[in-house]
Amino acid sequence: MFILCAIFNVYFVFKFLKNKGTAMSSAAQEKTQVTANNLEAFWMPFSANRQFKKKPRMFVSAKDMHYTTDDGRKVLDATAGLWCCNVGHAHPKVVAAVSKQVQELDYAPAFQMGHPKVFELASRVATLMPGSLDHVFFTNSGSESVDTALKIALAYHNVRGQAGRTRLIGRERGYHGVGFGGISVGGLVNNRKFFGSLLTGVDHLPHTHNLKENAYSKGIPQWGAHLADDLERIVTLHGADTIAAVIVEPVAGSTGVLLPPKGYLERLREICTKHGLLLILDEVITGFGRVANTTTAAEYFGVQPDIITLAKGLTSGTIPMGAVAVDKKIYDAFMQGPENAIELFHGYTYSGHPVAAAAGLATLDVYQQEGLFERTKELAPYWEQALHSLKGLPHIIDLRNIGLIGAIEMEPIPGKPTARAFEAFLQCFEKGLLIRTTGDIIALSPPLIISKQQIDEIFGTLSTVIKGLA
Ligand code: PXG
Repeated sequence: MFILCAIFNVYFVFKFLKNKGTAMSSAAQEKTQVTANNLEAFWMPFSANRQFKKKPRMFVSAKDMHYTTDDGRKVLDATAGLWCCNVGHAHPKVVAAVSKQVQELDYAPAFQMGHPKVFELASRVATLMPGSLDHVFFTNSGSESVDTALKIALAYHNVRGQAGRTRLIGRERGYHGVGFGGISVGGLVNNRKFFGSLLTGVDHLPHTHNLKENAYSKGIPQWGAHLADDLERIVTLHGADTIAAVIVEPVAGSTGVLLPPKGYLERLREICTKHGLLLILDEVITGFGRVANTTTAAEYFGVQPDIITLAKGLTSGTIPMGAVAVDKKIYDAFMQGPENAIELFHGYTYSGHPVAAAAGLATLDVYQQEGLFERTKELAPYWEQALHSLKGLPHIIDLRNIGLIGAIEMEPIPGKPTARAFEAFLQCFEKGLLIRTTGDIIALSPPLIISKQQIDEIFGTLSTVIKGLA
């Protein structure tokens, strides 16, 4: 009897396992069938998902100035990925630093613990910042940098006994990432209108774009400094003692490259100082040599902000990382109270991640060793000339540039906004060139390692494509 039972038991266990095995492998099989070459699961950010998935554009590798597509074509990168890969793709020094770091110390807790590289990187970044922006808070993206900066601004006034300063002032057409803080101070309607009431107590300066006055300016336009005076109106409306900070991009990138009129940023600074408002410059795009032979646009324009937000070029896009550089007076205001008290109730699991810190240090080395910020300055006149050679081509209504940034604004097809620029994007991609479009504006921001020959190639391809557009 015992033996019979044992035999049955073994049989049932065997059957159970067999069934389980079969069930598992068929589920896995089904899953494989679903996932292999199936693009459905991934909800792509800021993309026309259905259009893309019908005709995907895939990159499988990248080196220096080029991507390679899944069908083996080389594509010249005129956008540094998304304004981030400033040292070019897969730079051997950055790749080596990241590989070494991930083996040595993959992760270290960011709260109440440290690791040497994050302190080293903070010191290096602080040294590169203008004036007394001596302290650096690390984040993982530009959006987090912006929300961190806004929170620091609010908390700063709070710890100084001015808790009534709660308003934040942004600007129309501004882009400050996609956190609730960033979209609240931002000024791009589609990024705001779907997402409820956003932060309260936010007001906006007018944008500075004016084709009638400034079309085809080379570098910064002459007209428009007075637009900064609107800040005085906003201060009068709300009362200075209700306003914490003003945030603007020194050069508005995402909205299609809007340059600050001559004297505009200086004027904003003056008004902020006069009324005790913090000035935050969002340099997520403009930081790290994009506009001149300086680390920041702030330094180039000679305007001293209280806070600078950074990301992208900090690690050349290799590992996600952002940073917020704050003035000494702000940091010091928090370093009061008992020494065992946490001074700022804010931070991320991955603030100052060791692998990102290693990527940051290696990237800063490359900028210095290869003189890449100087290269921006050297190449800027050639870049400007090449861009403005497109003047007179069909559809073009403006060309704008600064440093290694360029924009081509086209007349929209009546009733079909964005269609013309998107067609240009598709045709350029077919011809081996990656550009970026926003509305009917083509925005260009190549890695800083670009050669003159590659600049010619960008504008040669663009010229051919634009001439052929409907
Ligand atoms: N501030 C500014 C000024 C930015 O340009 C962010 C914040 C947000 O960064 P994250 O890392 O959260 O994306 C940005 C981002 C484009 C484009 O094509 C621009 C950005 C991102 C993606 C595309 O212009 N800027």
